[in-house]
Amino acid sequence: MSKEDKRNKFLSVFPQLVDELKSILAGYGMTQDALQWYENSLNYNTPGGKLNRGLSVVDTYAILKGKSSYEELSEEEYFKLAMLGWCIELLQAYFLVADDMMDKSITRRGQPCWYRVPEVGEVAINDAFMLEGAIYCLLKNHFKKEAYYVDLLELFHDVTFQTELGQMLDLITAPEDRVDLDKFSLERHSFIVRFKTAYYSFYLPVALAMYVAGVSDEQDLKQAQDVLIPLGEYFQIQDDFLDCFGKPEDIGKIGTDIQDNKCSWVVNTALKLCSAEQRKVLDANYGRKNSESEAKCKQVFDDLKIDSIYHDYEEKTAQNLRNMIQNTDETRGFKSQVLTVFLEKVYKRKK
Ligand code: GPP
Ligand code: MG
Ligand code: MG
Ligand code: MG
Repeated sequence: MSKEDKRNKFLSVFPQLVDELKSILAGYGMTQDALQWYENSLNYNTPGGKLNRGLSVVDTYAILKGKSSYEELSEEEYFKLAMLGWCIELLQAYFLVADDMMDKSITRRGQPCWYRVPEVGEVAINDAFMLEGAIYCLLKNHFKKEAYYVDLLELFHDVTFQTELGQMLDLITAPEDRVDLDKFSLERHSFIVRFKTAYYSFYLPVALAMYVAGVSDEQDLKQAQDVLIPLGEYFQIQDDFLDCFGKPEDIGKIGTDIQDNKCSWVVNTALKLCSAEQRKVLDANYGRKNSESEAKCKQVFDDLKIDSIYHDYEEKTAQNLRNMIQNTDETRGFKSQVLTVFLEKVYKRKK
């Protein structure tokens, strides 16, 4: 099945899930305008992205079960895995609606951020909570009878908390009114991004598929995690790089990291390499809410050839990850191909 077909098949499950969620509201006797509001929020915030996280749940399961294509999964099997995939996409939707408010972002996935839609505003805070709530409604409806139901619940709860810890660190390292670049370091950056991105984007889809496939020995969950967390760190470093150097038409969003005083890979790498003069420019301009200061920081990054350092980092990291993946122990049913597929999806991405 082509990539496009896989995506369309996955997307075709979404309207069913929206109906299901609306019928839960209807069951509470909710008014028509409430149902409509929830439907709009679900449609606006959930399906518009790359859907990598959701699709990987199905892909990982198929690999673990030794199925070479989606056609070999029964309809029922496919539906269950797709439902879990959508639960991650709902988690992502919840995070992004909230993150865009905290980061004061303008656009997301090529459209205005949800809180910037005029009739929405701060209702977006509650909408974010309700996107998260949808996960537990769907898990209850479709997985309550499974032996691994509690494992799924714990996994979603743990990973959500880990992500919130990462978001907290991201925010307290980047106060709006006090720029202090001495607080930044590549070590702190690594810590932030593993928590705010790697657990939910990389470990979660694989662990979910592992529970359903019954390949969920603790040692196997650990070996998946040992590769997926550094892989997620690499992915977030790409996100940081693209925030500064990517084109908005490719990445679907306008970069805000410099003006937001973010502890990003780009500024940390620059801080390690810059001269005393360049440091002064960064101290005076980083984290300032105007485009002239932002341009001065970008000039320092260009002068330091951050893009070529990034490309070296990318090669070195991909090679390290390939070496780690080679050492996967497959004796209990876990498969290294799960990890390779992830790495190849991320390697050299431009959006
Ligand atoms: C991405 O960081 C981090 C998240 C989406 C996690 C948010 C977590 C919450 C608990 C709200 P980012 O700000 O760099 O993402 P982007 O560049 O897409 O805005
Ligand atoms: Mg953001
Ligand atoms: Mg953020
Ligand atoms: Mg970013």
